[in-house]
Amino acid sequence: MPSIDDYANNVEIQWCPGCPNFGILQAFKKALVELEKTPDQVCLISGIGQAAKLPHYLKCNFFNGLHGRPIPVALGVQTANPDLTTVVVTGDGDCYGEGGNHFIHALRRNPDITVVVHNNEIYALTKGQASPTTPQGEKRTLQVKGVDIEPLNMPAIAILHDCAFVARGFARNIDHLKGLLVEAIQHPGFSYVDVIQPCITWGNRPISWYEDRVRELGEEHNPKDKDAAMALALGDKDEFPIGILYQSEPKDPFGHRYRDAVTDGPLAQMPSLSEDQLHKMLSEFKPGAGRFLD
Ligand SMILES: Cc1ncc(C[n+]2csc(CCOP(=O)(O)OP(=O)(O)O)c2C)c(N)n1
Repeated sequence: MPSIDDYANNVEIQWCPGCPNFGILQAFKKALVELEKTPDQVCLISGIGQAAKLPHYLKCNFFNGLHGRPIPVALGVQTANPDLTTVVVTGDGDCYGEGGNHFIHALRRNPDITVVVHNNEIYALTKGQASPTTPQGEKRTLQVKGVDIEPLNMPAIAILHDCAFVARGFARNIDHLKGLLVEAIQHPGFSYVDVIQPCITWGNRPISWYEDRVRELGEEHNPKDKDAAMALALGDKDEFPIGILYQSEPKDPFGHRYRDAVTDGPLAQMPSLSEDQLHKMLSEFKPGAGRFLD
């Protein structure tokens, strides 16, 4: 049985003391332990930003890549090794701004991955510029007269496109968030959790402002009811219902279709090359070997 200690490492945490990101980190550890995953069975993928640092602070497989690009990497990892629990950890800038295109097309492909967005409504690492989720009118480091456009509503877009699993959590409600992560990781296909994560350094509103407006969804909400889910996602911008917003009917995850069509199975399950085969293959790439010069 894995324990929380199995996920601990000695990396010095660079987040501000008191940052709600600590709550998300704790929820991650608790969820992975509850799922009885050992660190070698998990792969976290991130881009750049404060959120993207989370995989540094958890002892498991991880890949920390380019800003906005964690989803295509996760798609590759999951396709090559479907036995891994593949989770993207990303910020609202990384995922909805720079990586927005990848998110939208992953919705269509339905890879069996989980995407967890630390939504602090700003670019925190680079000191508080507006992100796609900054409320209209809010003054920011670059938008000194206020943001003049409506924020992007990614949960609504995800529901519209029948995302397999859409949830919203609150970084200060650790056990509730842990429950959402457990459900999201277990759910087949593309699971998406938007986590409200107020920034205590660059945010314009105190954490208590969010605490007053967060409300846990109860049994009255049926996540299979698409209209009800959409109504929640489009509802009052200053109210935050948290819980599972939407679950689609089961559908085929991406890797299965791709693999069945073009390969004999996942890369990770194919027999390894012998040393001779490897040398032969590498020799073809030597300058003058001819293969690419003909
Ligand atoms: C292609 C590219 N554009 C811009 C940057 C600069 N940059 C680094 S982190 C970041 C913002 C990260 O914001 P977000 O993803 O919301 O994460 P947070 O720091 O708020 O957790 C930006 C703009 C970069 N590293 N690469």
